[in-house]
Amino acid sequence: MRFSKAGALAVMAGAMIFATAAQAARVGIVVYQEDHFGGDSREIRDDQPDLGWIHFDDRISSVEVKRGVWELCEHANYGGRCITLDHDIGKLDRMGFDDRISSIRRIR
Ligand SMILES: [Ca+2]
Repeated sequence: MRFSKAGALAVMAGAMIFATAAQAARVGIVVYQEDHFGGDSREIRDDQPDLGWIHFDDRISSVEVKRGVWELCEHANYGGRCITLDHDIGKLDRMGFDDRISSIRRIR
């Protein structure tokens, strides 16, 4: 089978759209700087032993859990107090974790 140039480009474009969609689907948790999912945010796909690397240390005030179960801890490398979340939290302050989270990992 032979592809025209346009056909090959269309296949490549399709593959890129698919890859982007697959990447979006892999987002596990979205962290927000403000209460109720406001302000600056980061989409987290993998374990983050030190949120300083993505400039989000001690800045999280709300979280949206897209998939999985996540552990959020007060200190880097999953130290200090931790909370386990499988659902959205609009105000981490209620749990005493406002602007305290320094590491995040997926546990399920
Ligand atoms: Ca901290």
